[in-house]
Amino acid sequence: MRSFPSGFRWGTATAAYQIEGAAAEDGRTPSIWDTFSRTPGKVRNGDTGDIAADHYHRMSEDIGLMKDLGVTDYRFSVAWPRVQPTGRGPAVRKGLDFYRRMVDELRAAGIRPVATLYHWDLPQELEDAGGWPQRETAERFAEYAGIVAGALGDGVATWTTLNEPWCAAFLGYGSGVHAPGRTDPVAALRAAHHLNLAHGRAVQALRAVLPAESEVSLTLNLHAVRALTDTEADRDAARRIDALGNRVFLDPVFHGRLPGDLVADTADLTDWSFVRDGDLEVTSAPVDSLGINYYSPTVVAAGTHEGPSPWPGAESRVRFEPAPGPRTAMDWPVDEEGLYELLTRLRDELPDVPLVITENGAAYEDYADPEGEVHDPERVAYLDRHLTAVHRALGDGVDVRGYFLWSLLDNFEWAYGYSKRFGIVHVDFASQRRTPKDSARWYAEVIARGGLAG
Ligand code: PNW
Repeated sequence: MRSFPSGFRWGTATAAYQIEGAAAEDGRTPSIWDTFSRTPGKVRNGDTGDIAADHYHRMSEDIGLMKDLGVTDYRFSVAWPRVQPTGRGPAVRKGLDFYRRMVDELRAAGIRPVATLYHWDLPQELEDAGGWPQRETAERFAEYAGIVAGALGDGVATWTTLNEPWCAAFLGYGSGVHAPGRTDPVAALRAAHHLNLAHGRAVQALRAVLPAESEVSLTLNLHAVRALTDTEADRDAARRIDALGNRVFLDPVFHGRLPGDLVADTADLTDWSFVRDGDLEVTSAPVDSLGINYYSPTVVAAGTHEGPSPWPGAESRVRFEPAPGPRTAMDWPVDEEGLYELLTRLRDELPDVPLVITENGAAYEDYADPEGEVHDPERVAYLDRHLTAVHRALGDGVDVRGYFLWSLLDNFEWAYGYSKRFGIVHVDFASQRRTPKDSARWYAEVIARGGLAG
């Protein structure tokens, strides 16, 4: 038996656009993901989040599933266009009421609500006004954060400002594989800064209304970057990707500075004059913890890669190498060592910041047997390996406070639509029937014993 500390938080995670559906109900307006998914050719099979897992109508049933799992925490996101349809001005009562009911039902089930304010669903009107490359969007986000905190502040335990700003900035405005689908490297860099600014301004807005014991955080998808070889050229490629994937957020948020090497690497593209005096004091408003989403490592070498790229300025410098080993259905390598590397790096770099794994999990095909039981042995193996790495990191002095499994339900997997299943609960998208998989039973046992068997 490998025990985790008492008080360790065991959770599951979801995001609004990926599960809620009800895209035009109770005053909700389109977000950039509605627009993007309805644009032919952007999402596999033309899938949209119009219905998704119909969670908007099945929220109580889904909380029941989590009660059966025995989770201590649930990480969900609030859909901005449900609360503030134009991205400005007064809130829609019915939109806020949905989350109020959710928070109350979670509390009644003994589950701590962990709310993410932005999991990529920018109100379309704000994109039409310029989106994240536009500074004003950061102000709009702070206003929205204050509204939601005012309505839910007494019930939500942990607040996460942003989920994975790297994806929002660089996949949304750089490679264009995520909404809004723009392919402009300078817009992507501007978006990254304005997301940092939005985070900092939201932290200020949250602290102004929340009870003192509330936890305020942000979630980054940090890249476990490895150089293919120890040559200086390969190590320099890794440094570039570390700057563009990790330090572009870590430095402004935790150190109040821009990474100097990133500014130099991108000097041909921009002079960074969109960063104004005082901004880096705002971006570094203190947070209580850092959320990390981890799926697989990134291996790089000196070389080139084709654009449009999510790595502005690195196209002629860096090539991405497939990491060895088994793969998930996303074709992402299974490599828990990357998680261990990230955790120990953060222990050394941010010794005073508690860490929470806010996403980890894998997409695989499920196998239903004649009795209708759903088997997912590869997912169980993936989770066991990654929790083993977390356990090892805890033993090596890393301050990890919790683990949120991605995801509770099969859902809309962004550009892959419904073709990839990350859930520990199977969803039949025709009937909306939920069936817990073997991995759900396995996770319930881990939580009940407070650790891994053997
Ligand atoms: C994260 N990449 O997305 C998100 O937070 C989830 O909403 C998502 O479902 C999950 O991971 C699985 O994909 C990512 O291309 C999407 O590097 C793409 C990337 C990383 C994370």
